[in-house]
Amino acid sequence: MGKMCIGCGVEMQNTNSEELGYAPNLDFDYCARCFKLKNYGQDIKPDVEISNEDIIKLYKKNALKLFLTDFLNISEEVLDVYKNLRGRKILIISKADLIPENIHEQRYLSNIRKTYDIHEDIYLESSKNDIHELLDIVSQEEEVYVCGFTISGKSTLINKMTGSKIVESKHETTTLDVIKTMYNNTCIYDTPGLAYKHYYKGVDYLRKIRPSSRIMKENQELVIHDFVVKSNVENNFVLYIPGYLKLIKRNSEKSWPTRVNIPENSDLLIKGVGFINIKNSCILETDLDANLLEVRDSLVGRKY
Ligand SMILES: Nc1nc2c(ncn2[C@@H]2O[C@H](COP(=O)(O)OP(=O)(O)OP(=O)(O)O)[C@@H](O)[C@H]2O)c(=O)[nH]1
Ligand SMILES: [Mg+2]
Repeated sequence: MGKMCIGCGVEMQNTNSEELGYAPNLDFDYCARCFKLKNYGQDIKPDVEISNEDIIKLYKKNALKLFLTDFLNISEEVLDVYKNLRGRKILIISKADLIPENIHEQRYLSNIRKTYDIHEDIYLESSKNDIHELLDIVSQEEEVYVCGFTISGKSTLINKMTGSKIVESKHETTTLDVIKTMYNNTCIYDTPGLAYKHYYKGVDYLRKIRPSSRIMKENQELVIHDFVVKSNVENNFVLYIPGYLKLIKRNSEKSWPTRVNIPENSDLLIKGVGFINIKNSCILETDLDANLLEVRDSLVGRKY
């Protein structure tokens, strides 16, 4: 095998600028795509499709797996993959710096365990903060695989752990192959991110989430960014979404095509955007596709 790009893990080549791994000069550390992604934030979609099944096959069964998902992307789809992983594994809620201050950590973790039927410990980690606890765990292993869906922060966490220079980006599908790094005597492997089946694309979130409340009257709807949600009864919405998304409350007699049954004190997850804690039981209407939605017992607004 030839030289690997240290940014995405693909084999480098200098013969075809249209193909993956191209670099004008093989002395470079990064392929042209990674160079542009890293230096100019340019999002160049790689011309590869790796299925989630094939990505999961890359994780070595006997190695410890760190499975990352961030606060806004905890969902049944994500945690089903985690639960089906064989061998030793740790669930990490990544980008913990995004979690609002009002959230009671232990209650929150206990709610995740109950709602999604998780039996193991769950760790909260941020690549912006101290990660010595994680490094202590990793040190006791020969090999560790860092796994999870795309944009969950795998490469960023590995760079923090090992000082490697893997490309980090807010765009999906950045890492394209397994990348080996070392922390003392432990091999830590980065892996390509798994793809979501349904995901509202284009919303990014790099700052702490600040929940915002909206009291909704029966004949009012809330425009969030470019979609609408509406409760059929007077309600209280607490939104856990990136702060830059536009919010407009307005009167409306309209109805919207997707109708969801919301039990009292539930979270309505909008995949790729965040979630709304809805206080009163209602029928919620929206113009979003039902596949983008998940309703669960609230992770943040309930006692344990
Ligand atoms: N606030 C915050 N942002 C983070 C953290 N870790 C990663 N990010 C951001 O999340 C985005 C995705 O990070 P990556 O490390 O590239 O994600 P990945 O899981 O490797 O993505 P793929 O390679 O596509 O699977 C980047 O914009 C990072 O800056 C964190 O701890 N806190
Ligand atoms: Mg990556």
